[in-house]
Amino acid sequence: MFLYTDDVVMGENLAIVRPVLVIGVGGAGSKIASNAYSAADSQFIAISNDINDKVEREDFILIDPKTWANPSSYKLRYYAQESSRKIRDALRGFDTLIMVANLAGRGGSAIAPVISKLAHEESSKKTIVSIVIMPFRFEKDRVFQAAISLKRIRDSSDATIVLDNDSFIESNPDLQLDQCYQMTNKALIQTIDIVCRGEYKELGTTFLCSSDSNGGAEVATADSVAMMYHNDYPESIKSTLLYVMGGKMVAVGLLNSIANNLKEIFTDLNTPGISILVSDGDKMNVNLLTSVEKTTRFDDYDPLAQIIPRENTLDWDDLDSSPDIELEIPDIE
Ligand SMILES: Nc1nc2c(ncn2[C@@H]2O[C@H](COP(=O)(O)OP(=O)(O)OP(=O)(O)O)[C@@H](O)[C@H]2O)c(=O)[nH]1
Ligand SMILES: [Mg+2]
Repeated sequence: MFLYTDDVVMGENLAIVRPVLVIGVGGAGSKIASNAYSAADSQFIAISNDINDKVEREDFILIDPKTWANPSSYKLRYYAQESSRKIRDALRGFDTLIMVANLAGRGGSAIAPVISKLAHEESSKKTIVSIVIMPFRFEKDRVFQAAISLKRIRDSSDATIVLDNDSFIESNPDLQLDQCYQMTNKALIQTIDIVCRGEYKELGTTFLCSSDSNGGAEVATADSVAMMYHNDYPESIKSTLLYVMGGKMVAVGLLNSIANNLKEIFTDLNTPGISILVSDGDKMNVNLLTSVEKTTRFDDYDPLAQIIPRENTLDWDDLDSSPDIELEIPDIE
């Protein structure tokens, strides 16, 4: 149910057409997707380089790194490309694909761009929604790979929803790691659900902020807005959807004043669209989805991209990977 929606939002909407396949990539992606898909009335598959990510049932593609115990992201991507036929077969017959991956993981950052590219190449009629988790700032070795993967995924997806682990910790510094995962995973599962139900309509890139503050809907909304500001891209916001879970327990007058407050905050920024979506649920939490127009701070993670424009980047169309090439070196002695 929509409580409030601005009619100013115009333009093309994201098309969600059934049947829908929810794809979990890597460890965290598989876990989140497997928890979301049944409620979302869709099918599920997990794709990972780790057999332990298989979730009880048969729908699993193993990207086997053969004899490698510690394959690099590039090596894993090569093996993912080797499995292209299997992946294409699994995607066939679905009109909408919702892919969930943690780009902080080696598996996620290596495999997810291969899947979105294969899906995009197969048919321009397929709708591809990618939902990705970005690394904590302290995961320094993962930040670069994650940023490059995000860029590639955005190129081949109709909509990309980004949850930044870092902005969660930044706005909740006392949060323990498992509490952070619990919160973010809940927000992601709820987001997959609203995408599947066709209630999420934005094309392009969106940021997901969330809060389950005990202070009620108003404080939780304020927390989410603060988290959004941590991402430092308020000027480029196109539209905003506030999803209030368990919102039927919240007074209508309060929801109304939240809508007005949001409108006031974002009117200053010349933002055209604000919507509030309310749903049933035992516990209250809010998810704030803000669609952004311009590049994001993740582009700063790849400093060369600031200097060299996309059109001058050699071989951008081919994903970087590290193939196994066996050279026969003759014995010249
Ligand atoms: N938000 C969230 N982040 C998680 C969760 N589990 C792990 N992470 C983060 O994701 C990273 C690892 O992601 P995984 O999905 O396990 O990695 P992978 O894709 O399986 O790749 P490997 O690195 O090869 O295991 C860690 O650095 C954590 O930052 C989770 O449940 N929720
Ligand atoms: Mg893993």
